[in-house]
Amino acid sequence: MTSSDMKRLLVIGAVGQIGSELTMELRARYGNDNVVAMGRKTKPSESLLNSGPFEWGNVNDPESIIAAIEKHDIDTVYLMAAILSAVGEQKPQLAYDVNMNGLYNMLEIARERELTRMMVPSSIAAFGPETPKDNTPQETVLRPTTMYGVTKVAGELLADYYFKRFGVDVRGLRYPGIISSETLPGGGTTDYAVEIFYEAIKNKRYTCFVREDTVLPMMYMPDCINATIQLMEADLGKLKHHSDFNVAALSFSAGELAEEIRKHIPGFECAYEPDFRQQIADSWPRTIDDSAAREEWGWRPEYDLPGMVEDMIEKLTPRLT
Ligand code: VAH
Repeated sequence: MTSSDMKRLLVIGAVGQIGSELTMELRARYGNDNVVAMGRKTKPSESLLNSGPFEWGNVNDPESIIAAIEKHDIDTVYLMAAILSAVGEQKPQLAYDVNMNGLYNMLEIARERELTRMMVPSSIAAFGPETPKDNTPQETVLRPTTMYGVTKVAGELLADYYFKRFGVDVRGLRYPGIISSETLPGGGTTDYAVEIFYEAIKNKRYTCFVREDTVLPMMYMPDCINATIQLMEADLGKLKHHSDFNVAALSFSAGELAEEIRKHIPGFECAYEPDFRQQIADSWPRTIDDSAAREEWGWRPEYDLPGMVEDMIEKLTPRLT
């Protein structure tokens, strides 16, 4: 099947950090009425509601997904709903239920209804303390120490099983921390890299919950959206990997981010008071080898640290001052 077989799309988790901007971009590319947004309980934005179809539903209620698929004649699903790393450590059973049982429900629906394609996000959280921290390879040790990471490794394996055993065309990316200006992230360890902009613009000071020298792989939202859609539109025949592509764009320390922000907001003060999320961050890599994504579907990031910081500050300042 080619990308032209993706005609009627459903974004589950469309009110979340990635889902909200992904839905708007998919509507711009595929037509507003061809992209159905699905939320579980958070009130969607006016722009999301007014730009195309919206349904309530959730991955732990398969009937709600099936109803939306039948009502809108869906052939492609982006499964963006997840409990992230920090909330996942506070509520591990909820993280397992949403990330694993929800994924299983969605894979079974894709199998039974022979959907064209399905996107299932993975994360650098699939890596653990034994994983090489620099230029982390595509094939490497996956022994995460968070429930979120466990669900991401298991999710990659389950999705690849459904591809090999049942021919479900399911694809996924190991997202790094995503930085965005439109929707606040929900409960991740990399959330500091978004919060810091709001506090710097509003108060010229921020207390960061990881150490100044903590380096993590990150990506600006426009690159995240492009990578997601580019992978889904890639020629299946060229893919050697399916649900677990490493993708990289930026890696920087909390201190380097604060320093770059200070170039735009002189006098910005950043304090560092690590909390439980430091241990999660310390279990993840610093930089990622994404050569497989570059070779198999032409991945190329566009934003570097100065470009991302400038764009974030340009977008957020008018709203916060
Ligand atoms: C988190 N933003 O912090 C997510 C992401 C790589 C991190 O998966 O949990």
